[in-house]
Amino acid sequence: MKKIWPLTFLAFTVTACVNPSVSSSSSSGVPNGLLPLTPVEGCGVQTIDNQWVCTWTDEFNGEALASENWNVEVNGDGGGNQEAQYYRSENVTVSDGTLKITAKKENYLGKQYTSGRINSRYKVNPQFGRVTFRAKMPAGRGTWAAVWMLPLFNRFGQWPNSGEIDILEYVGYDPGTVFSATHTTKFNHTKNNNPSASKVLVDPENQFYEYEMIWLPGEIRMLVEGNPYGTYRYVPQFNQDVPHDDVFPFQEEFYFIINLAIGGSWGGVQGIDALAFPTILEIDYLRLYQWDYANHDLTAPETPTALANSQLENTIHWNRPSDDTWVSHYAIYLDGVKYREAKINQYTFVGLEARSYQVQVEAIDFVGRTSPLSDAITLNFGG
Ligand SMILES: [Ca+2]
Repeated sequence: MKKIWPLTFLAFTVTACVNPSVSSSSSSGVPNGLLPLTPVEGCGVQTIDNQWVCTWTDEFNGEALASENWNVEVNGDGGGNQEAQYYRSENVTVSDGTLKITAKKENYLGKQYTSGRINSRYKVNPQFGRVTFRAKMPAGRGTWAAVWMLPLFNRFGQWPNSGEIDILEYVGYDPGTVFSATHTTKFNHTKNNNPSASKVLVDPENQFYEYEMIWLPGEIRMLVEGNPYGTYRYVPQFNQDVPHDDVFPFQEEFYFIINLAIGGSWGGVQGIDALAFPTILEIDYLRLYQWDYANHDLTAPETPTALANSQLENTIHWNRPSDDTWVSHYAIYLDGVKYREAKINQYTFVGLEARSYQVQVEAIDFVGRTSPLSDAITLNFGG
């Protein structure tokens, strides 16, 4: 769901940490002391594939939305997409084990429709992991439902520069097809070039399906009912002209948004069927899993290969090597001495003395095991 975020100034609050905790001791037997994970209480499925552990869940089992997880948005801003709804807290309810966002045809503060939108900003802010949710789509021309993510901190600037991850979007005029997408500086909807994938489902307006995202450094995979249908991957060789964050700014904390928009630049392409209301976006649960690295990351990454100078000035890139889980990040070496770390397989040098350097790269996994150093290349800084 594309959007232009209105400038909001939220007070800093304590951020719930949903990432595995790192201990300074090495009692767990892994180099960086990362501890084994324990499933969070109440999660309907505690582990996936024996290795992904549920570290946070909202099963929507109570009588009201859990305020420790969610902020309820109240506004008629149109979501940055000229949408027709006013978002009200009254349209967000929890009952019989599900979250229900109900869109209604009713006049309210200048809008002809009301609906709901919630977000987990400053409350649930994962960085990587596996997300599952079971959902049933609303029906009717003009509806536009989404479960998506925006960056907690706009580290690379305002939308779309810091990225957007659309795990699920559904527009009522195109029934049966679910979409995923990412948006970034170089690839976004305003340029009509953002990566997206779609999947045709049988009657998702009347049947619940489980939607899923596996979010790793440099790679995001989307699935429905366990079947992959979209992969978004950082390949530096294809984007040598830009910094990595122009095409893959997803190595940061993001928060969830669940909303049901009415009309707007996508949902409203074929108008709004006023007779379709009320209609409901229903979510059974939303769960977050983290790979249990301390128990299941046992060997060091392979050596990074294909280290090369990029078209972008003072910049190098390389291939992400394999690991028995995944590479977490990299260390950059200059003339044999460790210099800086990089979150992804591209790095731009700044502020060096103008001369030639021998550059090497080392891959580091989530438990701190390091690969051998790559072959060296020559970087001519400033020249
Ligand atoms: Ca490993």
